Amino acid sequence: MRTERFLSGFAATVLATTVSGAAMAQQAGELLGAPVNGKMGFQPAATELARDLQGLDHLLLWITGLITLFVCTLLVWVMVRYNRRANANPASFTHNTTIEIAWTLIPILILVGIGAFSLPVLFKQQEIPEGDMYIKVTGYQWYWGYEYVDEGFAFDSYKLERDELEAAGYDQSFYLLATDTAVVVPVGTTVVMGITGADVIHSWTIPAFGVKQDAVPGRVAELWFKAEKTGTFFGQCSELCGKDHAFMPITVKVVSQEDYDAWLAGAKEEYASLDAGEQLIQLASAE
Ligand SMILES: [Cu+2]
Repeated sequence: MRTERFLSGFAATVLATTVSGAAMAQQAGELLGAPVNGKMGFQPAATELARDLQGLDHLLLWITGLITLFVCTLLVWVMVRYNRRANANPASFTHNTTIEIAWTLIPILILVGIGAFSLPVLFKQQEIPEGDMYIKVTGYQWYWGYEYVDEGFAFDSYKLERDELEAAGYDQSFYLLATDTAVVVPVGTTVVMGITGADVIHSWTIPAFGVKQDAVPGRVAELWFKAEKTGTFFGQCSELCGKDHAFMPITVKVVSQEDYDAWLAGAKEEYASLDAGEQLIQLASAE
């Protein structure tokens, strides 16, 4: 299976250099969804899902920050005001009903409030819409396979070696992010992905899209995204899957509809070798 895929990939590469440069033409676009040295926080959101996630994260950061500040202030106040020197005769009461009701009710209200913001974000991710296109993603030890189900072709995606990066339009910082082939999707299109694993559990993610899904052998789990801007986005396998877990990155190129159509035409030719057997049969039956 793997050899077959490798051979078809090899044939595709040879074909690609001769038949079509369409796939290479999609190389451009801003390299948006990638980690930046010395930066903190999220990559800029490229989907509504990612924007929602990041908004929720910021909201939670404010809530937990304010609670931490409140608790620290109380601690300091008690240490200063009620230490043995400042308060020689401590009060001896053991109950205060008002305070007990308050410290039960207020946390409940805070948690309900957090839930009111967090559940809609979760449901939006998990309720898979009717997609404009469907891509099946399979995690292998240690690379990703993509099948454009509606178009009837598939290809594998391997990381680019250091000495292959420049030729593909990346600098060295994209080592372990850039791949030889990429998932190409049109901008503003609802893409549904079926994610599965062929051997062990992997996990497919593009942080800038706010999506991550375990690829579990024997199951197909779905995720969806609708990229709002063109560019190239990166992710990495996010479930420890063996010795080369760190070496199976993910590249997604979001392009205009025209660029996508051009890529699609090229890709159908490029990956046609997958159907070579089928074509031979058709040829034979036509004669
Ligand atoms: Cu992995």
